[in-house]
Amino acid sequence: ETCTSPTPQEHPRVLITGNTQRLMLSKYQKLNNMSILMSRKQYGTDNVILSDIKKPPPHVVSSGPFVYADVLDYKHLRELIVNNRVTWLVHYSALLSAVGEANVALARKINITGLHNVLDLALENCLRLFVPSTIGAFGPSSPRDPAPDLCVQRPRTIYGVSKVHGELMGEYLHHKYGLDFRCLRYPGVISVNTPPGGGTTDYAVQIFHDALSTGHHECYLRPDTRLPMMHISDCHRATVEFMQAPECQLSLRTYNIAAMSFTPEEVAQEIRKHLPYLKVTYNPDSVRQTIADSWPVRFDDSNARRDWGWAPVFGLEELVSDMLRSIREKRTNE
Ligand code: AKB
Repeated sequence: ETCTSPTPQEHPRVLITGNTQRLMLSKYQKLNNMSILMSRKQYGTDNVILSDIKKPPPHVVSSGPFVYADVLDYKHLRELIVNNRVTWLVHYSALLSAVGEANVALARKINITGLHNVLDLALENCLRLFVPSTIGAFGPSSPRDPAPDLCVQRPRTIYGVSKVHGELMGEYLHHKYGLDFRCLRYPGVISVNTPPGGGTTDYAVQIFHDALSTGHHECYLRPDTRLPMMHISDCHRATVEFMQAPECQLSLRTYNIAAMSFTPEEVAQEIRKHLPYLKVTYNPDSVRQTIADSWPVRFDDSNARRDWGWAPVFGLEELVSDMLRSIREKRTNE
């Protein structure tokens, strides 16, 4: 089977799987009326359907259609795609790095079997398919400073292995059958919503909440652990811009995207410009420190910049001001 009919660009019907809590812009964060990853404003409220196996927060419920979808249930997913005449699929369901190491069998099921379901359905229905990859798709033998798009990828986590598998499967189906597969490797994504846990970069969200509540953050990484990071709204915009890019502009199907790289000590210093009393103690945990030490410290995103015009807006200074402002605003409204 080959995807011959080009996927429509002008008026997509988008289905987003999973991670509605984690990857959403909070209503308190900048671009607050673009409250979900795929902008409902841009494509029409009813044309962007969010799905998850968990109930979404109230501001998501009120922002447009939300349905239950389990990526492991192929038949139900197919029904959703057909009944809703979906043309773009954005596949966010995944277990992250640290939680994946604690639940390898489940990570394999969700990250690999779930992805296979999505790839098959995308091919069957000629969908434009977006799957995020990550800095975690690299490993200790990859070049780390910077990591280019194309290099050795031998990650040592089930999360990384499943992401490399996803990159390769998508690219294979693109070359063999014409699947319109698109993949961005995200850095650690920083948003106001405290993540449910499970990532190696999560300290960089928690530190803001701790700074504003107790004034003390205990960090599970060493003070000098440098990792690529990005504000959620840059991540959101990169994804939308990449999904909209004409196929002829894409020389690759998997791109690194970068915005900034910082260490726990550097982000703490920047927060202290606003909250001088912030105290950070370091208690590196062996699982997450080992994972972080195997990841790139910087991303080379020159191909994304050249091919489809990627450029971040938020640096460390802007990220810190926005996070502190948004968390304060959220608290006064709760
Ligand atoms: C994680 O830390 O697992 C994620 C990622 C960098 O992919 N945030």
